[in-house]
Amino acid sequence: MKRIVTVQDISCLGKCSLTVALPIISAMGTEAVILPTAVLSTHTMFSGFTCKDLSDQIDPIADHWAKEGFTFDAIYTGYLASAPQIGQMIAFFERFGKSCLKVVDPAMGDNGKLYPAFDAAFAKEMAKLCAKADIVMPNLTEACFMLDLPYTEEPSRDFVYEVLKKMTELGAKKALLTGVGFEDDKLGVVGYDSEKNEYFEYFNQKVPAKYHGTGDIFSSCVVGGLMAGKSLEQASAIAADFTREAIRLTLEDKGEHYYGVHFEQVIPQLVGRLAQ
Ligand code: PXL
Repeated sequence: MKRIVTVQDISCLGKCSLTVALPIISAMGTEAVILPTAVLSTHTMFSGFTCKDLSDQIDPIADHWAKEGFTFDAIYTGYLASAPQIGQMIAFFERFGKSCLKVVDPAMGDNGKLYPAFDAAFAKEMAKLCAKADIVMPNLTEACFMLDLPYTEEPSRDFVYEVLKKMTELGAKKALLTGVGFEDDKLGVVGYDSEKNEYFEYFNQKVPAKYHGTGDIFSSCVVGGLMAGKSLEQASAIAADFTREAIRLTLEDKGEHYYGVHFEQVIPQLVGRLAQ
């Protein structure tokens, strides 16, 4: 069985980060080891959230794992709680990532803004972690902050291609830009493989709603798909369909905006699709 380690926070309530990565990756047939970056009462879109930064646990946990000789098929990082954790992750990559896939979702913003805990300097640091990854999966907001490019709600295909190319010029071999579309009623993902110099894209009919945690659901599903032997292009399509279906189901349930999406109900479908 494949084993990955995912490095993100635990938001106790408000489905995102580890509370979605763990069930999704497990359901997709891969062991998901976790390295929590922080424990929060909720994700940071609720006001008054508590946050216990776990930076001081990261190195002792890694030391123990190294002593035991544990290895991983992939390292997948998501929401990091503070800038020093970025340096800790670069060291973690050097220690455990020499011969495994390194995937970075630089979870730090959306809709043209960074999340409350972050600033432009954090985004610049995050670009250094992206440089060490094999695959990076930012949304347009995150990519623009890392690359110092102006964010736009309606990017052209040329701009998306430029952003993807620049993301790989930081150092990653492949980049996926999530949550983009070139037509009003379509939403999906555009990818770039710098070794082949090839772009690919996958779009769905847009569901007219935005929910929290959908980026984490998408990324977890991509990682699960890759570990199940799918190509990045196939895994992106599976993840896009899964995320869209979870959003669609949530839309039927009014007033659920901040609580995350009903991804649980789509897991049987996801497992069936993987077997195809
Ligand atoms: O879904 C990204 C995410 C993860 N973790 C925490 C967050 C957010 C987005 O706001 O607040 C704590």
